[in-house]
Amino acid sequence: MLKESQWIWMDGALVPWKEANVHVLTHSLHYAMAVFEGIRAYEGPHGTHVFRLKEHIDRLINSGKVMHMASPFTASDLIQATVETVGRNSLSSCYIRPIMYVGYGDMGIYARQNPIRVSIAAWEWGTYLGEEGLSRGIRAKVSSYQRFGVNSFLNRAKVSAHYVNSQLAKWEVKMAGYDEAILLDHEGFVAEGPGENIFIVSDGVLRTPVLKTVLDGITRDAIMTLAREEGIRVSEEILTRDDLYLADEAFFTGTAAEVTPIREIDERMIGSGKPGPVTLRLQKLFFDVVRGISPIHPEWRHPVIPGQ
Ligand code: PPE
Repeated sequence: MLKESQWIWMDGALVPWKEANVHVLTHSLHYAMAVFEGIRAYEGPHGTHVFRLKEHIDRLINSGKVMHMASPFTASDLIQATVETVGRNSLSSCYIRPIMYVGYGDMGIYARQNPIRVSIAAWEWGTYLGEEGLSRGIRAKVSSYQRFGVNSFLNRAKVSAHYVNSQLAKWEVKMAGYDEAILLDHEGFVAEGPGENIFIVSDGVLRTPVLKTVLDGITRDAIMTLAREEGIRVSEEILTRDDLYLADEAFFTGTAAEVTPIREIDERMIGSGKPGPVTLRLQKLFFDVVRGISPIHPEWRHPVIPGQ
């Protein structure tokens, strides 16, 4: 069960957690046309900061735009609302879930007059793939479900409907005893995890699939930026399944998953079967940056004062 906090921001005001409800005929509940974000705030020596808040809110509004959902709130309204939600709940480290959805009104798939509603919740959420997963790496399996192609969905957007595909893949591999799935695209090339981008390291180069069917992850971008600044060569490529098997290192990135090493894929040990040196270096740097232990990229940290 998730750990409840006190307040949820709904359509412009904070309401008590237990009263943040919607009608069962809420349009998005039936047709999965909703766009959302996953954001984290971290506590560090200089207080609590939300990681790349503006980029997440901009992606939410852009996801809405391509889905014919005009945000009733501006980016700056939503940035302020996020800060208020974290602050008023007195949260220091937490996960933040904004969602924009089609509200109650008409039914049927062409309900153009229904209100567009927005809410923002925040709660304490630990590691996505386990503490041990973060430190020792996880076991991944390529799913038999494909990542949908660009003429089926709009892959740049973070849409609730996309996560039906993610859940099918995740359930399949979890029930087979693995920790996480890897989805290939309709051509058989590597796409991403059900809720993460994927990276490999081979010949000292950090490689990740091109932005075709994968989400333009904000953690993906942060890791590529940090790696380049560290002097590591970064390459966005078309990757095959055997590129994964032959990699020296592999890891997932995502807001929820953070930087999670992958130690095994489809029963092939990756490198030595332990998180590799590039992965560990980037993982440490990532955590130092999000917590403000490292002073670099202050523009990625939006301050919050818990209690306010
Ligand atoms: N790909 C997918 C499909 C995805 O869902 C995420 C985030 C990413 C890549 C990484 O994106 P970013 O967070 O901007 O680095 N997945 C969110 C939801 C996970 C969930 O189970 O819910 C998240 O990490 O918050």
